[in-house]
Amino acid sequence: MKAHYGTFGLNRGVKSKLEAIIGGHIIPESPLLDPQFWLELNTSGGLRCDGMARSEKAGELTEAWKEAGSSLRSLGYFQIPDRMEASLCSRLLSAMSELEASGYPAAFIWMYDEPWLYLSSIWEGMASLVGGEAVLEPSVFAYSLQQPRNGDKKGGKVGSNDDYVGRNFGLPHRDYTYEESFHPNRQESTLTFWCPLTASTYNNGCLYVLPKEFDPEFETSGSMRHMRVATETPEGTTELAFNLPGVRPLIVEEGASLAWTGNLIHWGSQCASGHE
Ligand SMILES: O=C(O)CCC(=O)C(=O)O
Ligand SMILES: [Fe+2]
Repeated sequence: MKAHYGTFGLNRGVKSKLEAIIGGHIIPESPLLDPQFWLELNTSGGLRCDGMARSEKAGELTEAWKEAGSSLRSLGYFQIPDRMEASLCSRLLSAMSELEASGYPAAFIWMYDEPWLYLSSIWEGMASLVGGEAVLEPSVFAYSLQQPRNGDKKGGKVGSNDDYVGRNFGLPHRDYTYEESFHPNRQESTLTFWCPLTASTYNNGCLYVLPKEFDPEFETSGSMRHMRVATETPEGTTELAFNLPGVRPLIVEEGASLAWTGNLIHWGSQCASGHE
């Protein structure tokens, strides 16, 4: 059995280093600030850490991005036209396991250049869909999903301090309200972007969404029901307050990123045993 501290399974040494940084105690000679430290952690050697991530030059948006825009407007989600290469997905996966083996959460994959380079390659397209100057919202993260522990069959939890099983978002939710997701002129203003590093299928757990046309509460920011789309009861059941028959599973290959309006109802399904 592995020692487990808090939601992300941090070991104590790593936790105290990170807490010091959060507390503003940044020690200039800390190894965490040295690219060499991260390069050495990446023993499989597929990644760079030299701050080379740069935005691509603005160019004409391809037809595929225009189609993505139509899908976003009619359904509330779309598949990103530029897929992350499979070889990069696997280099990132190796690096994430190496980070975890050294006690760092998988989210530290953002210390390397490649995730930023991919993000910058889709930036122009994404920015064209939100109107005005685009900014990166600070909730950038990376998850390395685990099989549920033995005997624990429940789905993930959102907004809870408990460890969430399998580290997925099993409970249907909106990331933001309608007001936070749209400009007053009804153009999209906040998008969630999600890049699966492994293929996501019916069996290993894929994303489920409620397309906006099936969602009568899509715009009702002020109503109680807007953000309470699923509630866990003390009896261990889940009360759903949305239109279940409208739901669609999104099956995608590795690197085939998805994006959705901040207020689209979505969740991740559980991985079946024997799959990963
Ligand atoms: O990966 C999942 O299970 C869902 C992710 C999610 O809800 C999110 O990124 O907002
Ligand atoms: Fe979400």
